[in-house]
Amino acid sequence: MPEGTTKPAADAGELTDGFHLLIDALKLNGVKTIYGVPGIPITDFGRMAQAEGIRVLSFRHEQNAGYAAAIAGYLTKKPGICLTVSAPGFLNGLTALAHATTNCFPMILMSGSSEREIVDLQQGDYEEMDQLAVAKTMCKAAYRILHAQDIGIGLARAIRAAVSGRPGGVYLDLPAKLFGQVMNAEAGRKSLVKVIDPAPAQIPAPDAVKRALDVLKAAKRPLIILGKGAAYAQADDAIRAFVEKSGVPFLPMSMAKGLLPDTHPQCAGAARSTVLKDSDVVVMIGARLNWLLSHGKGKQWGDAPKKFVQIDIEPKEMDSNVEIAAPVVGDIGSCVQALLDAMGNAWPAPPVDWTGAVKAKRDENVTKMAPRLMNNNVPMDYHGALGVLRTIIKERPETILVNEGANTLDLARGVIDIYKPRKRLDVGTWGVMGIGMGQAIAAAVETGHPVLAVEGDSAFGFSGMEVETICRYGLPVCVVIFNNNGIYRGTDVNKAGADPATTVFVPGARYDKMMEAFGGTGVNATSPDDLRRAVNAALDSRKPTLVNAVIDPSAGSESGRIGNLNPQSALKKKQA
Ligand code: OXT
Ligand code: ADP
Ligand code: MG
Repeated sequence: MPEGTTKPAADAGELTDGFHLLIDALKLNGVKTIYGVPGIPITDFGRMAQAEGIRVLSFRHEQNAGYAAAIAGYLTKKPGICLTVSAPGFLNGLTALAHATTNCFPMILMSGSSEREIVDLQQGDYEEMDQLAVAKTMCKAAYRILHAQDIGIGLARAIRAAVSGRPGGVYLDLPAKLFGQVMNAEAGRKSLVKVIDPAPAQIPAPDAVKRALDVLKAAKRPLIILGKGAAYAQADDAIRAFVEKSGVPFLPMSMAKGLLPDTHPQCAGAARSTVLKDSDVVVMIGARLNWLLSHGKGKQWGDAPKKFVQIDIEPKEMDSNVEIAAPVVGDIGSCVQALLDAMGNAWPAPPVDWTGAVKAKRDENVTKMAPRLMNNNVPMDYHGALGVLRTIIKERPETILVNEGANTLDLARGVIDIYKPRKRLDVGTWGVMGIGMGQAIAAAVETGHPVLAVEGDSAFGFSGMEVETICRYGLPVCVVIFNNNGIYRGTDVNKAGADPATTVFVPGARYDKMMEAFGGTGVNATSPDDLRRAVNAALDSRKPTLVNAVIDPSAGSESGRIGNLNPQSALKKKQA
C-alpha cells in the first residue's frame, strides 16, 4: 500500500492513521499535557488524545493556552505543547510562541492547517494561510508534516529543536489531510521516534573555566547575577554551592528569585543599584545583558571598569552588548559544577569592605521599606497590600507566585521574598501583559502546588476569561487583582472630551463577580485584613478564588519602575 494515503489498499493489514500516530508519538516522548482550543481540523484529535490518556486542557483563547504551554516548558524542561486550529487560532497562539522563543522556554505550537494545494494557489480555503511561512520568523524552528509516515520523525525534530542548546519555541504545521491518512499499523509503529537525550549536556572547555576563575579571583568587588536560565537549568544545588563557596553577593533577576532564598545573607536584591554600579567583576549565570540590565553599560553600571564572566549555552550571546572577558559556554549544570570542582577547597572570600558595603545598603533599604509594608490604609496602597502577601508567601513557600502589571509587578517583585526555585513566574523578557491566567493554570497543572496570581487590573483583563477554565478544572488558583481602576493609575482625566482618559477603566469594578459567575469564590477586599483572610482561605481550600483588592487609584506611577522608557514629546513639554 502506498504509505500516507487516505484510501487503504485491501491487503494493508491492521491500519493506523495520522490521528493515532501523532498521539502515539507524543506519548512515546512523555507528553502528558496539551494546552489548546479545539475546532476544525483538530477537534477529533483533542478528543482522541484525551481518550488515550493525554490531559487535554481546553482554554478560551489560544494565546492563554500558548502562555500555559510556554511556562510548562520552563517548569519542566520539556516542550510545552499548544494545540490550535488554523489561521486565526494559529495567529492567536503565535504571540505565545514568539514569547517562548524570546524567553528561551521550550514550547511546540502544533496547529492544524488548510489544504496545501489550495493555500499555495491562494484559492480561498477555509481559514487559509501559509502558516509555516508566517511562523518561521517568530520561532527557533518551524516544520510541516505532510505524510503520516513522517509524524514520528517530525515530532522528534520539533522536540529536539525546542529543548536542545538554547531552548525556544518550535512551530509544527499539521495540514488537515494528515490526520486522516492511513498506513499499515506495524510500519507506523516502526516510524515513531523516541528522542534520546533531547538536550545533551554541553561541557565547558577547561581553559574557559580556568579563565573565569582567574577573573573572579582577582576581583575586589565581585557580583553574581542569576537569571531565569539558571532557574530553568534545574541545577539548584550546584548553583547554591557555587554561590556559597564563592562568598560573592548575588543579584537574582525577577524569575531567578528563590534560586537561593531572597533572605539569604549573600542576596543583594535589595541593594541592586549599588551592586550594579560598584562591582568590578560580574558573573552572569543564565542572564542576558539586555534592556533589563541596561545592556551592561551606562549610568546604572557606573564609571569604574568592569569585567564580565558569562555562563550561557548560546555562544552567540557572548559579546552581544559589551566585551565578555571570560565566556563559559555550556549548560549551566555542567558549567557551574566545573567551576565548583576547579575552585578547590580554599577559595578566598571576597574583601569584607565590599560584602560589608553591600550588606549595609541592603539592610538600609529593607529597614526603609519595613514600616510601609505594615500600613493599614484604606483604600489600600500597594505596599500595605503587598505586605500581607509577602507574609503569606513566607508562611507558604511552596506557593507559586504569578505576577503581572506595571506597579503591581514592579512593587511585588521587590516586596515579596521568594524562598524556592521557580516559584516566581512573570512577564519575562518582553514585559508582556496577558501571561497571568495561562501561567497560573499551567503552574497548578504541572506542579500540583497552589498558585497565587497577583495581577494588575489591566494585566488581568488580557486573560481574564480563563477564570472559567480555572473553575472548570477546579484548579488551586487564587487570583488577586490589584484594582486601581486603570493602567498605572485610575485618576487620569481626558481634558478634551467626554470619553474617559485612555488609561482608566470603569471605576469600582467588581472583578470578584467574574469568578462567582463560574462557581468559584469571589471576595471584595478593601483592607489588608480582608485580603489576608481571603487569600489564606483560598490557599487552604485550594478552591478557585478571585480577590478584588481595592487599591487607591492614585497610588501608582506611570509604567511602574520603567517610566524612564517612555518617550517624551518636546512639543507637549513646551505646551505644558
Ligand atoms: O537599589 P535601589 O535603591 O535602586 O532599589 C531597588 C532595590 O534595591 C530595592 N529592593 C528592595 N528594597 C527593600 N527590600 C527589598 N526586599 C527589596 N528588593 C529590592 O527596590 C528597588 C527596585 O528593585 P528592582 O525592582 O529589583 O529594580 P529596578 O531598578 O526596578 O529594576 C529594573 C528592572 C528593569 C530590572 C525592573 O524594573 C524590571 O524587571 N522591570 C520589568 C518591568 C516590566 O516588564 N513591566 C511590564 C511592562 S510595563 C507596560 O509596558 C505595560 N503595559 C503595556 C502593554 C504590555 N506590556 N503588554 C502588552 C501585550 N500590551 C500592552 C500595560 C497595558 S504595563 C500595562 C498594564 C499596567 O496596568 P495594571 O493595572 O496591570 O498595573 P498597575 O500599574 O498596578 O495599575
Ligand atoms: P533573565 O531575564 O532572567 O535575565 P534571560 O532570559 O535574559 O534571563 O537569559 C536566560 C539565558 O539563559 C539565555 O541567554 C539562555 O541562552 C540561557 N540558558 C537557558 N537555559 C540554559 C541552560 N540550561 N544552560 C545554559 N544557559 C541556559
Ligand atoms: Mg491597574
